[in-house]
Amino acid sequence: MPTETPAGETGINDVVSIEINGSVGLIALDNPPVNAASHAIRSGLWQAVETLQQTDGVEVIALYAKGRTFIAGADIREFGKPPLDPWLPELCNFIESASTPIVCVLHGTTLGGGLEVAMSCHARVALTGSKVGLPEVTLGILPGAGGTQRAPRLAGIATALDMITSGKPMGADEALANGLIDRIAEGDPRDVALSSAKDLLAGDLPNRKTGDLTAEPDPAAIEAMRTKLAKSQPLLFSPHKCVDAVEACHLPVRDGMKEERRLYEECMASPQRAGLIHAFFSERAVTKIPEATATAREINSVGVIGGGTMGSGIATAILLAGLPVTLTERDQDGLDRGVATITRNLDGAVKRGKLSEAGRDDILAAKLGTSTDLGALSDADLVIEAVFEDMGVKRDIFQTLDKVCKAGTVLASNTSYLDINEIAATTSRPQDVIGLHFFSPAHVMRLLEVVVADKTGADVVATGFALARKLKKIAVRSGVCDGFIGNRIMTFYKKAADYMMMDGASPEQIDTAMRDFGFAMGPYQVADLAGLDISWAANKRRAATRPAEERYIPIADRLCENGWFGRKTGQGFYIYDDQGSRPNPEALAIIDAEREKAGVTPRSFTEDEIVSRFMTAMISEAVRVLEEGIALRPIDIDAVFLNGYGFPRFRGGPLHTADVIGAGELVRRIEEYAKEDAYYWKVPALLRQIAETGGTFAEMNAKG
Ligand code: T1G
Repeated sequence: MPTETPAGETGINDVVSIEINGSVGLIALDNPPVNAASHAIRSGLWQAVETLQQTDGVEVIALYAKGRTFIAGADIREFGKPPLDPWLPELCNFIESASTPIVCVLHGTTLGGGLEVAMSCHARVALTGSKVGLPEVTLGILPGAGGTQRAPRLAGIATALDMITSGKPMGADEALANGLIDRIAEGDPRDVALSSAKDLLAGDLPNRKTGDLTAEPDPAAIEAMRTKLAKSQPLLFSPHKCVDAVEACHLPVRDGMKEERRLYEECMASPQRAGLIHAFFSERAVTKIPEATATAREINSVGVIGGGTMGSGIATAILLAGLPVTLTERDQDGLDRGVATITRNLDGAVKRGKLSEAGRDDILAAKLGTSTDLGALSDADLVIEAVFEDMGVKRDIFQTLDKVCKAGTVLASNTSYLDINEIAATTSRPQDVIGLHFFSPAHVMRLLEVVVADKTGADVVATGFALARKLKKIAVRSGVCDGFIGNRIMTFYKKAADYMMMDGASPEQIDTAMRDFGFAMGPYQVADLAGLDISWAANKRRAATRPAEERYIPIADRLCENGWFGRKTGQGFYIYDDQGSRPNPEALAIIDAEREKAGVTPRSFTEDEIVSRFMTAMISEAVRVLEEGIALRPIDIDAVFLNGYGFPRFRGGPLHTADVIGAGELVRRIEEYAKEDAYYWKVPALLRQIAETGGTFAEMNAKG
């Protein structure tokens, strides 16, 4: 039975309450943080509608939500658990068939099951600035509560196809124009709910069952979407099922709902759904760090040292987030180059619709300062050093910063592998020193590795994470080691690829196999893009300390000795010209020559073996990074690879993939490969322990 709550509301349960106001029955949802359609919301909403439609004098019902948004979707945390009645589709059908008309007020981001609930109401009013969408496809599923049947009936098949297969939200204006909503209003959700209810009674708002509408057939739109998805999403499962579900809207609505449910269950059973939901949660899990309770320092001005690709990219990212930046370089030429790169980056943001022309002009006129003197950074709240990777140069810079910067300035290095502890030790304030490792292009890539040195203050770590949030990046906490999390693991698995290249697989075969696995690019395409000279420099740096037992493959060095650095020189493992890119025959000749020199008789590799070796190498080093405490949890390593290395999102990341393969199988593979090279292929103790106990990395994540 309802429980009494203040202000005239009667609590149906902890998250749903009702209120009688004249002939209007109000239903309020209050399930922070995003009013997810949890079991309590579903059962409470069902009971609220039932109660109000049986209440004498109530002629119309108005549904709204408290907090920052109307229902933002089904409760993803319930996925994978036995579903509890009432299911969302049944609730939507119950709302649609209610004997009392229901108007729904949308605010914030009404997504997924939230929009499906709204579409089952008899009228919809959205607050100004609110958004609606059906993002289920981004989670590997499809709208499973009638969305694929009701959206076409309200907005037409073409619009429904676009919004359901892209998962992209739309603004209230667009939703009004295409018929998803009936009105846009200003004000507080409860006030708008009251006024809309009265307007519905007065006939000023439509009162119709969406299921009674028919969607105009549009076979051309269906065909066009199938053709588009065959090209753009050949590997993903659910987008194609979305089209099948929308196509069923020509059936009577109950039959269409049955077809939608069948297709939804197929998607829920797909491993891609598990991977995509893991990816969704990974971006939130990584914010749970030991320093999360520390108070971040306020950052109102930033200095960036170095106007090269990284420095300019970092400066662009910070400028786009609305913070002023002072860029420093050794001389005016360097500054001019840096400003030119930043201008080009901002022009790109204008072209992509991320920035207005006026916004760009304002940034260049008022937000970007330059200087050739580090003293100009004396008052900066944060300074990010992004000069070339030489410890001597970095030490000099940090010693100067230690002298010129005010107390409390956060001193960060963007180094991609050098020791932050060593950098911190050159200052009198190691607690203020941190690594902020951006990924190129820094104003586009979402990943930011926040590298915590031994003496880095908790508030400085919290500041790194707060900066990431402001830049809309995904911050992952890393300990200090050569390459931190991502580059260290990449350096290791790249050797596995090189060994296969030396033993008989061509770069193109390896790249193709990894693209078929789902990577946007294979390892040799990535190497050519990044610049072979970068890894060449790293290889030369490591040569002095490279263990004798390590099998070293000098093929990329040979290419660099010819001046072939990849895309930037038009030639690397591939040739790049106005006809596009293609394998470089001279590279293949060098590979043959190096095989002969090493006495290697090339053998063939299947695509499966290439993927197996590549992924097993990646996972084995990821487990070592985990057991050394460089990464906090498996899910942190997954977030690094999903957001910084083009790892296929539907596979959830390296250690989510490890759970799919199974620790026992991984141990078996490593032991098999170790027969060829016991130095490279070693079973990490943690992996063996998981295999022996039948554990999973998911269990490690759950423990936090
Ligand atoms: N279920 C459970 N928890 C959710 C959630 C959801 N749907 N959405 C967000 N959260 C949690 C999130 O984990 C975080 O928790 C907190 O809310 C704030 O989120 C039948 C089956 C709504 C745009 O895909 O896109 O409906 O870490 O940090 O940046 O057809 O959350 O603080 O503990 O992201 O302001 C479809 C997913 C589900 C929307 C807000 N809906 N959510 O972004 O906050 S499937 C979605 C979002 C479905 C039906 C199908 C965003 C947001 P914690 P946040 P934000």
